Amino acid sequence: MSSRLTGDETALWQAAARVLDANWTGTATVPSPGLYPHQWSLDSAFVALGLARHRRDRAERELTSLFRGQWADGLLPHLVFDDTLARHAYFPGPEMWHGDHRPRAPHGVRTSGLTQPPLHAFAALRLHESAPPSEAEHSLDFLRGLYPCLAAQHRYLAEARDLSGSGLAAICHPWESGMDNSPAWDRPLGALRLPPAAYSPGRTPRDLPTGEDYDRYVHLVALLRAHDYEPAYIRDDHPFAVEDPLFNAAYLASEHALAEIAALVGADPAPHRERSARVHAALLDRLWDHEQGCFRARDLRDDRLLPVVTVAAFAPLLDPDLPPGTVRRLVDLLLSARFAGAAGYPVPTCDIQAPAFDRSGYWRGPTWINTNWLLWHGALGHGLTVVADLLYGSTLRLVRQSGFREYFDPFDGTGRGSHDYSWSAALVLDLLAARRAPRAA
Ligand code: 2M8
Repeated sequence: MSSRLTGDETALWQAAARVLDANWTGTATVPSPGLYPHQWSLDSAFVALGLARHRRDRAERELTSLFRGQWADGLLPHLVFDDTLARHAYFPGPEMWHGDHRPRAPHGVRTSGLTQPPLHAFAALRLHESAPPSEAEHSLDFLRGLYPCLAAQHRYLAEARDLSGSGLAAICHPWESGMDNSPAWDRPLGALRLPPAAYSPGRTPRDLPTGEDYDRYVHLVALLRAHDYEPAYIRDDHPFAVEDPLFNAAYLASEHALAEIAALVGADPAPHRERSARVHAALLDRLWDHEQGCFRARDLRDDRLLPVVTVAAFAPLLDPDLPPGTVRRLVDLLLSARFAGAAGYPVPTCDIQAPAFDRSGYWRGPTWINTNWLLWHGALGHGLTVVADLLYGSTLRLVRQSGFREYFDPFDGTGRGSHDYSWSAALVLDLLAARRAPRAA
């Protein structure tokens, strides 16, 4: 039975709720008003998990607002732009994508042409499951309305992104992974042949990807845009095509959720069960590295696993059917000196012993609340209570020490990146609520 929040937890709860209130625009939540002033897809999924514990009405509006940007072929864009903002509010802004000129893009909503890890069905189901009895009926109606959009999002991934025919969905840009400058992408990005003129990134703060990284990101967008984001181009010719364990773990968790949602709303769960079974088999078959005992991303352009082991290696813990031996090996690595064992704080984004590890380099070493949350949830699903407790306690310690920062130094917990970052606050609400009942919030 859950008990009430302690005084310290109540203060943390209120501080997290204040961040989400401040970052609420009236229709959605921005990740951080200064640095990321539009609506991001992955952020909205995590934010909905937190709003489910604070303002359920806003959690629903968050998802509805995001799906306004869905394309006719089901693509859920990674960015839905706020048209009221100045053009230079964020780089790359709406003009980069030419989304509004695409026949498949929605009318009157400006979006990017990329996607992000599909955690939305998972978030929608969790939102429904946390509904109090008095709201159960309304919550089911909401799910009924959202189900076709979620199903279309997954159909797009199965039809347009299953480039290897294995069941896994491929990403065509590092931004689609959610882990932008992860060292895992260094090899395919390094192999790109760039045009002679460099692009102007428009922002170069400390820790963030460099101008050279931006040249590569923008070049990939220019190629996709020139080919109208066509699935055939992405499959056959686009130079960046990767099967990522974190993206596919989110896909798998959401397919499981979709099967449950389908059953709840009177649709057929069977196609979702079939798809999750395929993703499960393909994760093990194509991304499991037996020697190192972890999952690694596969570069489809040379059909090899990418060399650097990152926190994405553990994301398939979200798969409820992962064999116990596989789970054991993942936990061994997770707790070893290459990851949480040497860090003191929860899981760094990159193998500490890899030459590319950089304790302050955005997705190249720091610890992030969202990846820790995913591993905490995955560990609970496998009954790994000691690991889950470790992740739970050390994640809360980070925000108690440094606030709701975007990311943190994995050795001393120093906060980095933007302040009052939405998913850091939202996931703290979910963590607290998982163990304790908040006082009337
Ligand atoms: C970061 O990504 C954007 C590009 O999409 C950026 O660097 O400008 C990543 O951390 C990504 O995971 C996140 O969704 C986004 C907004 O918080 O910022």
